[in-house]
Amino acid sequence: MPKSLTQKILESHLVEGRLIQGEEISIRIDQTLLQDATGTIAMLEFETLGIERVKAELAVQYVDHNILQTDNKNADDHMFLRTACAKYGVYFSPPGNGICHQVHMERFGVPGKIVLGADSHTPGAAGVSMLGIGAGGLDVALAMAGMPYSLPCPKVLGVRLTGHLPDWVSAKDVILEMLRRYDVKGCVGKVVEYYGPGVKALSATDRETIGNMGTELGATSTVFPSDENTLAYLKAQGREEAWQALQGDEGATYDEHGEMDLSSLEPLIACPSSPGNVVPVREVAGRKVHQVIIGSSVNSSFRDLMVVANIIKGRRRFPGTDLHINPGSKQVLQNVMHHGGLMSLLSAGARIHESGCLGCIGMGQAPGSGQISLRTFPRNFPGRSGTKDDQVYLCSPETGGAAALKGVITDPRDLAQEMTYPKVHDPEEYLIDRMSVFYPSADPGRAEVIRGPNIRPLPNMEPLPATLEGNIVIKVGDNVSTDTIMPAGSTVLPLRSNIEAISTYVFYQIDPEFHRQSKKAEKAVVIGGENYGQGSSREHAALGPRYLGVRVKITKSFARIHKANLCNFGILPLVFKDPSDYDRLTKGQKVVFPDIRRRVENRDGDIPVEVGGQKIMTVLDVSERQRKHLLAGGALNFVKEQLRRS
Ligand code: MIC
Repeated sequence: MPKSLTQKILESHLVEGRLIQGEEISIRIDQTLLQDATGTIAMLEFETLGIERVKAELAVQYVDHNILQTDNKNADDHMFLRTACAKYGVYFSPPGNGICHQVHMERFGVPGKIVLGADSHTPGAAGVSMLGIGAGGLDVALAMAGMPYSLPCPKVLGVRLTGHLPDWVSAKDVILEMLRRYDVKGCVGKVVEYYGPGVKALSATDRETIGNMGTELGATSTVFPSDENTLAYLKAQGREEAWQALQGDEGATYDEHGEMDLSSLEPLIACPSSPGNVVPVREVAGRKVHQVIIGSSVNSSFRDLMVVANIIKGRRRFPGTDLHINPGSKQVLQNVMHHGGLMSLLSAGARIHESGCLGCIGMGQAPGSGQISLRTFPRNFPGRSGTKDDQVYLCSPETGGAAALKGVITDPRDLAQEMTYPKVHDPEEYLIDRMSVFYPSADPGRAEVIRGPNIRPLPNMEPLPATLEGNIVIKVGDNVSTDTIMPAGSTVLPLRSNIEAISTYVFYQIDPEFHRQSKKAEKAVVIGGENYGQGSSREHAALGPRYLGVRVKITKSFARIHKANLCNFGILPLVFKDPSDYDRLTKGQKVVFPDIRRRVENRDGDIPVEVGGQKIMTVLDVSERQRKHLLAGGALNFVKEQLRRS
């Protein structure tokens, strides 16, 4: 039976379970990726397992999110991570070296392998035909310890690509077109596999863009075949030995089908404040733009920066429009410099920043109140930029470059009247700095882990009690992202290694009193709508609430990574059996979950909830493994006990 590439990769890594959609499978993880914002807690979790050295084939720690260093906190965290990496056998990419997705592809990506990353945009690894999966830090810590990763077996959505991208249209428009079709939850539980003749028209970094932002579809991952473009990229990175040809079999069947003719695409843009709010650029053309940012997590490759450099070459940015450049890596910047792009950008009035996530995670670059900011980032959730009433649009480098020139949203095809499309080809050989990532210590026993005052121990978590009684402390709507649950930004991000401190910011944007009310409640209950917890992999969106006493969340549906994180930290993810019961619940109501422990032990699917003198039915749809974690009060309690016994 002909197989899809996704099936082949999963099959070759299958440790437990059957490849039947929805059933839990456990897969071997080849490589792990941590970034600093999720990595400090993940590293503390790894340490509590008491394992001397990582067991995964390759483990890398990047520092790319928290690089502002406004006080001791970030520097403390960086020192902790660097010394812990040396001790436990993890490669360390220091601040300034680049964004995890970009650097991982440059230095470590290998076609056909699986990388598990504590960052939801890990599927960017599709650029070199890896299966990249985003997960909570604890899952990554367990994979570092050599344990398999468990997830519901995904469906495969096969998207057959034909044609070529027209001038002024690029990879970002491909993924924006996918978001226009499927919105932010249309691919939950699916791997998106691109195939067909159009694949050849996309370079490795184009594919990275599509895989990275594929996360916004709710997808588990994205894959592309490994072909001559993959080889050309690896060769240019001096790593051609890592290449192998890979593709789905001729006639492979997919669970779902899509078709996209690349030649028919036009420039697209996601309007405030959801990546799924996509329209053609021409529909919003003419709106005044105050800020354009090129780069960060996605669209920060050599091609992306060079195309903007070439658009703006010999011209000036529009006087009232700031142009920021966030290179994906030091290597990208060096190569843009080598090819003259930096001079064009600087001469045009662009602001060149250190490579890192920066404004993408609200670390600086906040726009002015009510001002329009065009960004090539993957996300524009409300307030994520750091400005409460932000107006953030997501677009391609071409559309960003056109707005920087004209000062208004502009269909980049209009530039054809004054210039030919500056098509950029990736270099045949990149300038490479092989010493930019630090190797682990050869003598781990002697390496000392240095912990500054910002590195706080993990809180203890009690097991699930016999019966739970609590109060509804907040009720939110559909598509609430982890940015709303646990904001990032320059005030909060430096607290990622201190759960007590960071917990005071849970739901801060919509209810600054949430943390006090949760602590006052006997146990706190959160009510949510559809696709609750979409967005990032940050386990702080589960750990913070858990620290405040949240033991149950009842929603219409959950996003994949957040649901896994809730189970990892002993919070019951319940779903309304009848979604209209959502309307019957209000903030402040008392809720009782009678006999909850026994029901979870008995593998009950239906969980009754008493509220306001009525009974409503909810569903606990978790795996056997997750039940054990919920009973133990969290996965770490459970795994530690298992390790102690063995
Ligand atoms: C994001 O884009 O939201 C982040 C910041 O990269 C997060 C990780 C984090 O919150 O640390 C993600 O996507 O997982």
